[in-house]
Amino acid sequence: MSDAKPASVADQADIDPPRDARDAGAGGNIESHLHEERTFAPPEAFTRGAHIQSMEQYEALWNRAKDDPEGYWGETANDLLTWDTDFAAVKRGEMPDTEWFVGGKLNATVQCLDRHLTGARKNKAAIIWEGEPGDVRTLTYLQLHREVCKFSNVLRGLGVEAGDRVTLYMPMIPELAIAMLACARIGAVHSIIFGGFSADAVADRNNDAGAKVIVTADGGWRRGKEIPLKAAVDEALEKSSTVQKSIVVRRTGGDVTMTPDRDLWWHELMADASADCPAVPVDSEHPLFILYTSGSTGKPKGVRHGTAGYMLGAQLTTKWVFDLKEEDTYWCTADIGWITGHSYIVYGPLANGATTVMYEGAPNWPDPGRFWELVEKHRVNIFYTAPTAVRAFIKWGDEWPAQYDLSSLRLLGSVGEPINPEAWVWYHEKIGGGRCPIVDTWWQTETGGIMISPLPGVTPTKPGSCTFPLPGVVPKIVNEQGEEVPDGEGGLLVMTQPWPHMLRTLHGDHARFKDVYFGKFPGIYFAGDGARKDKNGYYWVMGRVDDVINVSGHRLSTMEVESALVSHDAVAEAAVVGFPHELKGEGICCFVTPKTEPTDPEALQAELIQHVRNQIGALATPDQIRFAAALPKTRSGKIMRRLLRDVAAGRETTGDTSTLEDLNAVASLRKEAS
Ligand code: 6R9
Repeated sequence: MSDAKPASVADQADIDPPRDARDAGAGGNIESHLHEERTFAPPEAFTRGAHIQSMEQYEALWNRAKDDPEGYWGETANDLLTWDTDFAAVKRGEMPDTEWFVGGKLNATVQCLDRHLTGARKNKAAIIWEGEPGDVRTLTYLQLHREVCKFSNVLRGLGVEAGDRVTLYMPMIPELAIAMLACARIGAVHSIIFGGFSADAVADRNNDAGAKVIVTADGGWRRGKEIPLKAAVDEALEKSSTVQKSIVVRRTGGDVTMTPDRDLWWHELMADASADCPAVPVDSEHPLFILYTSGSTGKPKGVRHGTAGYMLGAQLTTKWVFDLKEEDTYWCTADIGWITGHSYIVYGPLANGATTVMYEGAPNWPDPGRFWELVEKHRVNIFYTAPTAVRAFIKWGDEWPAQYDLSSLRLLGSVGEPINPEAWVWYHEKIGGGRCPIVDTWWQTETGGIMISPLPGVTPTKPGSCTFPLPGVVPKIVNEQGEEVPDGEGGLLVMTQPWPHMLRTLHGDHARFKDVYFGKFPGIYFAGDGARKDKNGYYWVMGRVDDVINVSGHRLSTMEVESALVSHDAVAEAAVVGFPHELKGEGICCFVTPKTEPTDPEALQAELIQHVRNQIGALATPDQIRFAAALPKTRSGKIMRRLLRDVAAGRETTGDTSTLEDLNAVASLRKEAS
């Protein structure tokens, strides 16, 4: 692994991580805006107890996995997973169509539940849940197993069979984890939709997945208010022809309309359900779930994961990256509606037999100390959150964490976007008390689990770098032609070897799967991110190089927002770009050409914002709507997004404008903006 060799801690003087890949176009001259020179060695006390204890051990594992992937993954799968039928071959085929653990049979809930019931873990807390109003529920492994078995029988009773899709559109309540696991237990495929998506988004996903049943709740609590979910489901089901039944959890007690023969109460179904439901062994490659994510075109992609490979990735990465120990209380603050919640609230921690904390509400309710109150109260040891949250904590003030005893924390994690070095250092000092290693974990919905990350006991960290690839992950940074670029230069992040927890397809569109991820460089996985490797082998991921924007760590396609805008009667044309946003990482800026000059521009702005929220959901709320008589285009008619990004960010336009059709359009946009 000579090219990824970690540096000695003293040898770190020339770090120069760029922050914005967008300026580079795809893999061009990426500029550096920042000089980060600090390095943090793992605390000795941490290293002594860690699963991986030396850089040599990590390097040996990495080299082994690179040179003999089948040997490495085969041993790991035998070691970590509980099989009903052993696999006959570790791997079949190369990317894009790689199968893993061929011939094996297993069930994801056996990994997460059944195998913990034979010893002392059966009475250990599997999930400690806290609702926003402060209600707490703890489910032991035995109790969780029982609930999962019962709900599996409920689903079966409604005709759900192995391979059928079930939509889950729920708040962060234990029933969400129970429903996921119940699907997995009978081989059904869950498709979770984040509660912030709109009725239209739910209908689109129901239809794309061909979902048979939807599980929801009356609503959930967020900043003291009820977020109604069932009402959105009612609207979505008018347009979801495949969905036959909806199951409703009573959470808030809010008013709901129950349609006879279609809508059923969770508690009524569960009251009569048997707790006896043996897990159905499924093939290694049997789909475990679909999760929709944004790509560079408007239509969301149904990323589909298999069972064995995904479970192996979730279990192994949770154990190593979070250095999980039997006695740890682990809290990932993500919503289960995102991949982070799938892998690092539910499947990864439970497969390891850990105690996972789940919190329903907002971090600043009833006040900005809520997360720290939870850490103190539940004595959380491992805490995993997103840079957008860290930036919000900084803004809310040091006095909030300072009021709580955070001494139980021993490890901190970050995910979702690059973390600004300033935020990293604040997190390290104010939350970690200077003693907790930080793992900045790079990965994606498509990768299923963490790919590039420090190992907390051994990796010297540099704020803003996700450091080194995990064993079995073989990245490269290449130019547009697919040639590796020299260390220090920016380029495109690709994976040159398949890994067990990679996506298997895009649901219903295998051609798109091949095109999006493997079309640019045949046989190689293209992640869509710009990155560079410094001369010490540290990876610095800078952000998307496609038309995906990262708003508070959530992926949104600019085209998705554009489609929503042009579906409004008043809009002739729209172009959407991201711009740097202090808290969200990126904000959403919409340039809109109205069909006729608006008589009341402010009213139309408000209307368009609401329209986008209705079409996609609150998470896509535009930050700026700017009206323009024309959008700048190239002679071939392409909207010059690079220019619009400059305008949105308030930057002077740099770069080539020679193909620009109408420079006046840019000049007038600047005028509108000022
Ligand atoms: C897990 C998750 C994936 C995109 C990814 C990248 C960005 C995630 C990051 C990071 C820099 C990190 N991203 N983690 N960028 N450093 N540690 O977030 O999945 O929602 O699919 O987003 O997020 O741009 O391509 P997903």
